[in-house]
Amino acid sequence: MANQWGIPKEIEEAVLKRDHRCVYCGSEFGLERAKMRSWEHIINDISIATIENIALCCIGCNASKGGKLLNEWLDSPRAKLRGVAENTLAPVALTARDRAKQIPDCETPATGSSFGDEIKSATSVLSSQPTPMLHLHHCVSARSFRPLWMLEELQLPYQLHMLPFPPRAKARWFLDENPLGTVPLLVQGDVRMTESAAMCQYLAATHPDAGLDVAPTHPAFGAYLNWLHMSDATLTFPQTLVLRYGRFEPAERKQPQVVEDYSRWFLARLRAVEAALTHSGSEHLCAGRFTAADVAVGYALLLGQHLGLAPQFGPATQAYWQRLQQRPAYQRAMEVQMRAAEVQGVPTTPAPDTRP
Ligand SMILES: N[C@@H](CCC(=O)N[C@@H](CS)C(=O)NCC(=O)O)C(=O)O
Repeated sequence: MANQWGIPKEIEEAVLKRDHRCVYCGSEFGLERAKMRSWEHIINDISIATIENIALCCIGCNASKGGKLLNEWLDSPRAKLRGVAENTLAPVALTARDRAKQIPDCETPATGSSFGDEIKSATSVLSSQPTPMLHLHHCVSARSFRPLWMLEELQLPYQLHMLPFPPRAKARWFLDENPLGTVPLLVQGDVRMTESAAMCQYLAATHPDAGLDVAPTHPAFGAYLNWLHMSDATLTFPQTLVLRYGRFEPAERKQPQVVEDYSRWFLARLRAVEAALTHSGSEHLCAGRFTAADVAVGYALLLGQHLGLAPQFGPATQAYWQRLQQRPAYQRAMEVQMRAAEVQGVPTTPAPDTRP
């Protein structure tokens, strides 16, 4: 059983016993906000939930260190301003500093040291290079809503490029950007992605401190990946046939039998969600907390609602869907896409409600 930061119970208990003062500045915890105790990943990687990497520090030090590497922060004026120095570090922080020092170049970890490997993987994610801006190409309430919702959950800066639906026909220039003609397209520097569920995983994994990711070391990692993949391959796939042959095709090509069969197919596959929620008694699909998998599967429920299938969701799924819609980030994503569509002169009709 892990806490909300993915820290296993036994590690949490051991750290609570070990750290009675801030592991960085050495001050006693207090009631004043800056002095309150907070959970800290010494290497800012939520997937490293080891006794060497989890510690308690005061909120003041936590905020000052932010996303910085430990050594980078310790050498910075911000740490000095707080009076943090080698002689104020608790042994766990000193060990982490010493180990990082043994690795002059982040690309060459100490051989045979699993901690060194962890440092390497964490530092390669948290390079000190400026992070390129995220650009999301999106149609109102299309699958690109998945990464949009994630961006709002993570409260990241991004630029939203609205497109009329379908872009393949109504914004042909977009084919130069994405030869598939589909949304989403997510661009960040050299990274270009066209799969919505993979984007959810990418954004969660590159911002591990937000707790929307599930680490490979976590017992729920397999379930997490399964939900992410299922969200599109198993749940959205039959929905697209319902959309195409019930809505998007001209009258002479509509196929009511396909609509009926694949609506039933979708509802049958959705039983996996109903069963998981019912049996686990959890409010979320996996890991006992809200993750990127809930965003990915949540979009299939939004699409199901557009298809008029929500009344046929099972009771646990209905309640889950209500909860997801209450999330401030979900609501912000809804508002943002409408406002952006208006400002950028793109129809506000949700893509699934488009007619020929
Ligand atoms: N598997 C992809 C599918 C992307 C996709 O087909 N997007 C639809 C919108 S939901 C699209 O752009 N359709 C326009 C078209 O096919 O021309 C994903 O999950 O992102």
